[in-house]
Amino acid sequence: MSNSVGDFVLERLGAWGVKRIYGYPGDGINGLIGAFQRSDNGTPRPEFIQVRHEEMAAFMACSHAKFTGDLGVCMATSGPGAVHLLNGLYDAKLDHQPVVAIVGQQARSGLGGNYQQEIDLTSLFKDVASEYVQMAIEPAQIRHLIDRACRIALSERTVTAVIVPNDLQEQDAVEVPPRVHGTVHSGAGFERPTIMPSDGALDRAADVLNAGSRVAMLVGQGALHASAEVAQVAELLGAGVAKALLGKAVLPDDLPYVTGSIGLLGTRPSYNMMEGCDTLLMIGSSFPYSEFLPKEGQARGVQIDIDGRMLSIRYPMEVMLTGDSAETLRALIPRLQRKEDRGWREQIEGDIREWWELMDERAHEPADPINPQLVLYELSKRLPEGAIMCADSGSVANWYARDLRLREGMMGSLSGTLATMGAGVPYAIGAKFAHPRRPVFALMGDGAMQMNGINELITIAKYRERWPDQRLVILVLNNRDLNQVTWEQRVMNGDPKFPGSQDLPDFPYARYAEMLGLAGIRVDSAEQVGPAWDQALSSDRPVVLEAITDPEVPPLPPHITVQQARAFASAVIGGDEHAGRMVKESLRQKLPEFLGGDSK
Ligand SMILES: Cc1ncc(C[n+]2csc(CCOP(=O)(O)OP(=O)(O)O)c2C)c(N)n1
Ligand SMILES: [Mg+2]
Repeated sequence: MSNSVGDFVLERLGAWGVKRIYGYPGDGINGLIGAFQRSDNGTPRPEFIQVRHEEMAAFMACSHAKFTGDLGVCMATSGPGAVHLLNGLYDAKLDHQPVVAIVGQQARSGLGGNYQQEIDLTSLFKDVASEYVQMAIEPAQIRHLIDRACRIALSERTVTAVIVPNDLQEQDAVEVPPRVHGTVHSGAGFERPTIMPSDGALDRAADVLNAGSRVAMLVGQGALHASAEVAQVAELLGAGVAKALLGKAVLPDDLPYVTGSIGLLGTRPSYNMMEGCDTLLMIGSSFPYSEFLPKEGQARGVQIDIDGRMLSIRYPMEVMLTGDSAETLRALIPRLQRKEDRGWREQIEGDIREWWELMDERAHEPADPINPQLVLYELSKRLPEGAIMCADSGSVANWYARDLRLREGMMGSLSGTLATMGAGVPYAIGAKFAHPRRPVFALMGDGAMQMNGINELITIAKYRERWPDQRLVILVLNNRDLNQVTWEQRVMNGDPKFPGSQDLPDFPYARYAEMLGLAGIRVDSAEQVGPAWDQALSSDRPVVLEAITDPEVPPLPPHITVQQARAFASAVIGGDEHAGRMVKESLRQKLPEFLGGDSK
């Protein structure tokens, strides 16, 4: 039997090395779904992984890209399936991940006829797949549409989409287009180039870095493969290194000169370093909040980014190096002079030591019933080798950023730029498929679990038996609140908590996990936390660890401005129902800062 277009789409994706497609069926893609189980000619085809919701398929494709560096692929039917993909695709686009969406469409003969489930998909995907979105109307196009969608996604690190009408999927494939005017003859495969700045630019960058006496480094996900080079440069320059959230795994948190995260979810040492530096070296990051970078004019700036578009948009840089971070740093290293005065570095290291003591104290402050920082603190002590961490977007992102100490060889990610809720569990599933022998963690809020995480536990139950290492732990901070936003409303807007929008109904996360055949552990006191992690890490199956945590422990920014303190006061005066405890916990957690205490 000859191949159909549906067969050929899968074979071509197979030729691109795609092993897995995350998706959900529908009549817009029946001709593709049917092809997954036909492979008579021995050409490898990707496997179909069934999720609960197309948005999750896109998150998993993004997670695959983030944790492997390869292409992620998701698939959805026309109309509603295509619409569902969008948020996950935007997550990938904004975090610069190569993801291809294969989407169905109604039959060509019905298009333009207000047909059932007919949506103008090319327009719908025009923004999210702005680099490449095409609808196939003819079998001879398929080869180059797949080739180009894959190559552009990889080359531009972005999202692309191919729309295939359902009747076309059933047609005979045209694997080699006729050699006539108007056909396109493409090939599969992509080699990543080595992108390097010019020698002149490197010299100028070195001059700036050598002239400075207080260098601050900021690294992001673009430096994830340049850990050794970043460490060497930090050593030469006597610099401290702050990490944007997506770059948390660039350097381990136990190095004495790593100031940790930066920004609203950041640390005091990062804040102090940026306030005090005279030179900023930014590598592979588009960290958005300029108020956490030096004041304009305070520091001379050098930036390295693989994508010239991302240069000098957060701080006016003096030298802009377009290049791969590892290669560029390697070329820079011989040009750098070791700074003999280590005073700045020692100051940073002192700050960091005090910060970790403060983190320890904060984690052990009593709370009602559990202090969420303690949960992350106890996990940090037990993190297994090679752990992969996936954090969601609630208050847990603060604790992930500040309290969790990643060690060498670990990975971690979250929805960095879109900062969407609900990425944590599907990211963890994508990570587990990509690295089935590594322990994987999803760090979740209860709101995000209710939004989609509990549904995706069903996917874990469905596929778990194929994973040789069963360590997959879903941590749920059950605070019955949309806590991150509750605190933003208090501190940024000065509004008291509005229970109508912020309170969450309770849900038995651990019990639900047990119903699915997973393990469930629920803890509601501080003494149970450590033993619960031990139990979770030795479980013979994936675990939901539900911790009942205190919503009045504030995930506040590292530095409280006068304006924020005023807003906070106004929330208290405005009659926040938790005013008493809120103030008590805030003062406990942030007392050093309120006192102007630079000591801690
Ligand atoms: C899809 C989406 N909707 C809304 C938001 C705004 N938002 C950010 S964090 C948050 C609260 C998250 O609550 P939960 O998951 O319970 O975590 P918590 O902050 O309580 O720990 C909300 C509503 C978002 N980022 N993404
Ligand atoms: Mg919550």
